[in-house]
Amino acid sequence: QFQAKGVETCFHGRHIDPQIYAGLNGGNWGLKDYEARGGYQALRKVLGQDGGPGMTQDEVIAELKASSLRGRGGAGFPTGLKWSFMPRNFPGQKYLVCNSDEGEPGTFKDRDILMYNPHAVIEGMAIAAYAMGASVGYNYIHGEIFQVYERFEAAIDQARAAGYLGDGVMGSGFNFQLHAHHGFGAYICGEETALLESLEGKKGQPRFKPPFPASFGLYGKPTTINNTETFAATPWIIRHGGPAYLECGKPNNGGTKIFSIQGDVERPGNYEIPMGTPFAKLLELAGGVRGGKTLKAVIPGGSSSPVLPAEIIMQCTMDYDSIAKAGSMLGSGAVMVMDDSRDMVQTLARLSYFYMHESCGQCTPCREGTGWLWRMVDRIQHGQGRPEDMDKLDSVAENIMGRTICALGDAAAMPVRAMLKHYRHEFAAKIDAAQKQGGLKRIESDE
Ligand code: L3W
Ligand code: SF4
Repeated sequence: QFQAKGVETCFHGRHIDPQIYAGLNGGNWGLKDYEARGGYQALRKVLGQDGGPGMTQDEVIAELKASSLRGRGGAGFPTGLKWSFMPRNFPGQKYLVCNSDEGEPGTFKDRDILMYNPHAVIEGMAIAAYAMGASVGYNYIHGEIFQVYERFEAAIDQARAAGYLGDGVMGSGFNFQLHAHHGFGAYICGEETALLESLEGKKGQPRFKPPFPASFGLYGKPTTINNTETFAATPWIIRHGGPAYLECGKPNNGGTKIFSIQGDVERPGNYEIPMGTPFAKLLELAGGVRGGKTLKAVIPGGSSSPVLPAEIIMQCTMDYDSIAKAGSMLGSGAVMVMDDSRDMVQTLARLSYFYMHESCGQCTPCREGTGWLWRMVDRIQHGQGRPEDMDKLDSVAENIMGRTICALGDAAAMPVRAMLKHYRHEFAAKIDAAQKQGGLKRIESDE
């Protein structure tokens, strides 16, 4: 089905295996190859440099709205709507920012887009900048992937030399200066307002919202921030039209999406497939469960999304609405597959450690709660669980949710509650075993 639809917005239909990523420096990422694939035609069309009349800002935004493209970073916010929030007649500087601070555990799509198809992001950003009247843009790239930063810088140089960036883009009156920025690896800098703080040279800690970046963003100016994959999808939408993109997916979930599938599968990697593809089909593409074992559970949208047992995920299609209806989130599209040998207490302990480590410490429920959650799960895992621990875990998680500045608090709490909902018996079994062996051996406080 996905081949017949012929939509390859980011990867040109390739399956990219993470194993080959490290050594790949050649390939067809450069400008000439991109142009040969139809690259920069969308920007030409928008600016009227293709012999056509050009497009107004409203017409570009209308195509994005018609496409039903939703933000690929995790929240799934409608892109056209977000672009329409930028003030029109603002007298000062407006900014455009690409969020390539891909840090969500399990997610490895943006680094591959930047590595294999960086000009799609540059072209998408130029179109977005035109539509919103932003003349300066930044791509904030995750700090642990320096090779990707260098690749993107090289692509910017090519685009600038060819007149696709800079003053008077392609001889038009449109100016767009684009810069790459290298972060330092903190997960929280993927949160849009922490990213802006970091870009300004400050400590990367989230701001209160509202005000949203569209009214108070970088240096206090109107700013729009989109994910790498969102920008990479934009040129295709402009070339083929919003309705054609929508048609590739399903209503309210337009187009294709890259899924980073990993864990207990035969062929982990990135797969670009239409929204609404059955999960079973994605699993089949990835070669099925490794070693012919039985599927136990899947975390469908990165570590922040609640786990779904096999019998639920096998009924789902891979789109925002289906996964939300099943009680989880499509998130950034990191699909973690677990076979029936996986220990869910151990899995949760690893996730909880991550959120404790990455909490920026501004809000008490998150700063204290994430550590408390990890200590409880860790002691259950190590045979020192107490009978009251499961209820306390649930209660601490409940008291974090909705009481923090940014979504990291919820992201730490949701996996705990989902694990207890679906796999409570595994936690209970470890606690029972610990009690039978003499109960608590280590004396320590909860708090
Ligand atoms: C103007 C309004 N703008 C919303 C904008 C807002 C943002 C976007 C979505 O969290 C999720 C989180 C993680 N006026 C607006 C408005 N906006 N209302 O729309 O906003 P929001 O608050 O729904 O989401 P968010 O804060 O962007 C992101 C989940 O993604 N996640 C995290 C992934 C992390 C990465 C990574 O590795 N960097 O991808 C994964 O699932 O839990 O739920 O732009 O400004 N009235
Ligand atoms: Fe920082 Fe956590 Fe508060 Fe987010 S929820 S601002 S990460 S302390």
